Amino acid sequence: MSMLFNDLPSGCHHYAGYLNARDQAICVNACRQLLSTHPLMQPRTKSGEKMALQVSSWGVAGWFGERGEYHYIRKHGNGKIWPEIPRVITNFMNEVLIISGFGRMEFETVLLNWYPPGTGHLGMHRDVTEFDQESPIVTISLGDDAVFALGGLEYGGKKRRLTLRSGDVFVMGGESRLLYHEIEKLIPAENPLFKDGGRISLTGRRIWRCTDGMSDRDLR
Ligand code: MD3
Ligand code: FE
Repeated sequence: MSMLFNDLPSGCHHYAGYLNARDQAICVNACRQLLSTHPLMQPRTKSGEKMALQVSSWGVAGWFGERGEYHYIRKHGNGKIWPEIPRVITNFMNEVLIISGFGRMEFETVLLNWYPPGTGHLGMHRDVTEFDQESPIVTISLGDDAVFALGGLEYGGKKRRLTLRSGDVFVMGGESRLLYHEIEKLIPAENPLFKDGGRISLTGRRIWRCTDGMSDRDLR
């Protein structure tokens, strides 16, 4: 009886309520500071529609969707390079990487996704913009609850749903790194972080497979 119906796939770890209210507030303060100099940008899908979320980033590059493709960009649309990733955020992320058995890592970027209250969502996809598709991705959730669906390695298979709540930390590594996943919708939650609701996810990532110069030429 080792297999419970709600077991997560290997490499996938959900730490519900990992960050307390104070730690969550520290994260949101860091986000507000980022957005004061690097405001939210509106990514578009490959077919050109506005995505139902907005983004900014810390680190050596930031994820963006524009002109029919997804890529990592060296600078914000305003021409500024992205700020250094706040140590407090990588410390939280490394704590859960260690607990999950992956060990600490050097994050190259943290993507901030802002999901507007009510309408925010993110369709079924895999995270394949990174050249490094082996290092785990760590996510901190802040604000409203999100209905998260996890699929398989192929599009359109069975999904399992779970709720990501404010303070949850999620690790996606090993055999789970390339699974399809989606944020179906937000559910308003009692939390003091955003007065009109909404949700932020912070995803810590490595982008390059190796540090020995795997090209900058794909970066704008
Ligand atoms: C499963 N973000 O930014 S985080 C994304 O809550 C993204 O903002 C969602 O999907 C969010 O790409 C989900 C949880 C997550 C992150 C990375 C994954 C799930 C993942 C990578 C592989 C499989
Ligand atoms: Fe994703």
